[in-house]
Amino acid sequence: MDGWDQLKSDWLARIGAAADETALEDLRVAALGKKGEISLKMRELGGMSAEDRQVAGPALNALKDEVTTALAAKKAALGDAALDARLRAEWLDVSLPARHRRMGTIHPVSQVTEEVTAIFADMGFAVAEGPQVETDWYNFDALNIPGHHPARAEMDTFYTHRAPGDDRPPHVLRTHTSPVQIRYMEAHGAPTRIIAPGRVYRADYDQTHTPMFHQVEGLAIDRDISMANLKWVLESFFSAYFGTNVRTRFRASHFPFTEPSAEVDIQCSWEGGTVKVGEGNDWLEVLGSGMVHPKVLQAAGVDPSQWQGFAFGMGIDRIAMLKYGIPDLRAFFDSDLRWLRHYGFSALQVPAVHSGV
Ligand code: 2U9
Repeated sequence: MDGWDQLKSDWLARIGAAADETALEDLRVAALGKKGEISLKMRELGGMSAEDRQVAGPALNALKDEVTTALAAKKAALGDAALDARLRAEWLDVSLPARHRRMGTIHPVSQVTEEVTAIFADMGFAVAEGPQVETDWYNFDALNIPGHHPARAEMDTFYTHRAPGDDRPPHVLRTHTSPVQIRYMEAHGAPTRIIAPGRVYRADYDQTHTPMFHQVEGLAIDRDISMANLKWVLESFFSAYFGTNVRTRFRASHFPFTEPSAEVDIQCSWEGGTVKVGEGNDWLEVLGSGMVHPKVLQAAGVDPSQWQGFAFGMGIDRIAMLKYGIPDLRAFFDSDLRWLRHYGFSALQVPAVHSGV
């Protein structure tokens, strides 16, 4: 092996043995850098005799080419090996099951409000909403409950505070959703068909009463609406809501805002201490209703000589307890996670008419 071959095999061996890209770069500089061995030899060519240069020149050029090629090949090989190592180390099993996350539930009041809304929407009722803090005019006077009327006291009203010296009547937390219907008639006139679901407030607390609860009221005003329409709407509603044919019983009653008025019972049975709706010979009171009092229409700007209609009101919490067998009203508003997980609904259980969910 002559000197050139020796030099070549030395460099190729060192390049072949380079462990990583840094070592390889060091070798490149040591061979071909400004002060690299091969570069220095190139520079020596100038001082050689013409004969020697004729031998050394091509040999050096060939050496330089081969070292350059070997460096490039080794660089590519090291790069491939590094990528392989990364691919082996950084892998991800995309088929692993996701980490379990507990989901919240839909509160029975929200679920039942949606169910009720879907059923009445199917009968052509729109949803109306209004403020929860009301003037006493909308909450009482417009509904034919004047200042001296005993119903004002019976409703255990929450009053807001007025500044000392401000003699205007205080606002109230609405005791029913009826003001929503007054506002709706004022804004849209007749005919109208709406339900008004929402929170209402009465200062009362025991096993069957909470200071905040939920009502849904309905109102249908047209030229010749009658109690017969009311009865059909309510029976259709209860049958769709409970998923079975439900008979209703109307008992004469009295409310300031309706005349005539009726309390409505639904057919049920009591067996083994549990109530079943739509069967048996017992009755359960669930609703108040009647034909809207002419004075109430008048207060809302609707001419009672041209228009008439029915109204009704029921407790959403109460019909939720009945349908889903929830025993204690107070637990509705305790925010107890165990209760919510037990009685709550999946967000995917979207209520539909006649779904019976
Ligand atoms: C307007 C005119 C009349 C709504 C009515 C009742 C009878 C009624 C109770 C049922 C159970 C309230 O939640 S509860 O305690 N409601 O008895 N509600 S008639 O009458 C109206 C509403 C609006 C403009």
